[in-house]
Amino acid sequence: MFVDQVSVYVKAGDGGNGLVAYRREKYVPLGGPAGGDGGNGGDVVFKVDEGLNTLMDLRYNRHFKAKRGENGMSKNQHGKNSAPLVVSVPPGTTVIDEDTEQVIADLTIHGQEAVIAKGGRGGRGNSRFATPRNPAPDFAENGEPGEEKNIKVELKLIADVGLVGFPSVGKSTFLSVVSAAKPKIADYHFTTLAPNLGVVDTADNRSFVLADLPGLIEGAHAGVGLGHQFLRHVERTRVIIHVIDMAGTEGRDPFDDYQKINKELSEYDEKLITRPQIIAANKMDMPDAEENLNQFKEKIGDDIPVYPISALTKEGLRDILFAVADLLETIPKFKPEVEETDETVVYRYQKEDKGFEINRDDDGAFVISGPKIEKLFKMTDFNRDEAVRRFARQMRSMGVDEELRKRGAEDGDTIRILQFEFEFVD
Ligand SMILES: Nc1nc2c(ncn2[C@@H]2O[C@H](COP(=O)(O)OP(=O)(O)OP(=O)(O)O)[C@@H](O)[C@H]2O)c(=O)[nH]1
Ligand SMILES: [Mg+2]
Repeated sequence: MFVDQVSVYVKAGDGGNGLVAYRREKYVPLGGPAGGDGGNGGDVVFKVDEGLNTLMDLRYNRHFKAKRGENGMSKNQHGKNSAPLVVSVPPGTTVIDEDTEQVIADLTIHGQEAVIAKGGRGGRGNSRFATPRNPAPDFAENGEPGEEKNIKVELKLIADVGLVGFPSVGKSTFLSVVSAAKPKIADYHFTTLAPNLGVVDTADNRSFVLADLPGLIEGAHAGVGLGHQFLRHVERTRVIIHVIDMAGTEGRDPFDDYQKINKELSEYDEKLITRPQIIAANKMDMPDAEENLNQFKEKIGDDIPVYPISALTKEGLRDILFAVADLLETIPKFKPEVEETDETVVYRYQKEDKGFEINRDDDGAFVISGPKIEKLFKMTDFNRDEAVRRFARQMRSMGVDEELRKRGAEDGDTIRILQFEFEFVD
């Protein structure tokens, strides 16, 4: 399998902070709370664009951060939610969480979207905390932090076009001059042992995936040479570029070569011979090539297009690539082999979140950590006593106090959460 892979960091927007405010109206000396909620932070969303066929764009930009939500405003006005950050990816993209190795999304169909990192909820303003016992609360909630993740983005490349021909006719050389691929090139047979893929960009900005396949020889369909296993790959391509050594370098006859390869294809699978072919008459820079080409054209007739090229001097490449791109446009893409995602339920293993963990630092301090407690911490505005008292209550209800006591914490011991320190009071 040919996999294009990129590691990317995504961070969804934090929620905006809730506001502490009070109504100020004429003749109402002590108005009620009126601090609005913060807006939600933007999600990071991946969306399938069938016009793309590589992960090139992600390679150039490996950090994706969505905007945070707006803070809450007075008169109970909500801060604005932030729009999601939408990243376009090609069909066939898989997103994997780098830390947990879990598949987050399998994106196959044009327009399909997946939230890769969820934006934080906006913090609640003080009016939301009003109760009969505390009608004018003096605290609000900070926004929830947006999710952040290191992800691995993978794309299984499927070749649109396959290079087929005898060994040493110049298939790998061709791939190397029309794409960034760097296949091994040498003048002995079976230089190429496994397919190489490259992405071809034509001069008029179209692109397709081209596979350089190991050379075929007579009997390939029956397992002679390396052919058999690679004919499978030919099956999956939509267009075949049939490469012929027009110089007859090894004393072979180009037309004879052409017929033999076609015979191998049809003997492997009859359908292969109906696959559209474009003939690359290669090595036209060599002395006898012109003469051979004329004879070849006479034998083959006008029905099948023949493009004289030289992979070595790069002559004729532009025209053959246009012809391939034109032909591809007339042939529908194969349906992706992946099953339709809207019917597939992805079961994920979720680590049980016990909310917090307690460890001792070298200096004896108790360190409390864990996603849930850290999130509550970040959503607390420590400039306000009431907010701090609320946080203390939340810790107690999670069982933090009890656990600390069990671990031997006593009055005056130092407790640490993230960058914050306080004393244990029993
Ligand atoms: N003169 C000339 N030589 C070429 C041309 N294209 C390829 N060659 C030479 O032909 C030889 C074989 O080229 P490759 O690209 O390795 O051939 P291949 O078809 O990939 O061969 P296998 O991988 O063994 O099937 C090398 O020595 C190339 O330099 C061309 O257009 N003109
Ligand atoms: Mg090769």
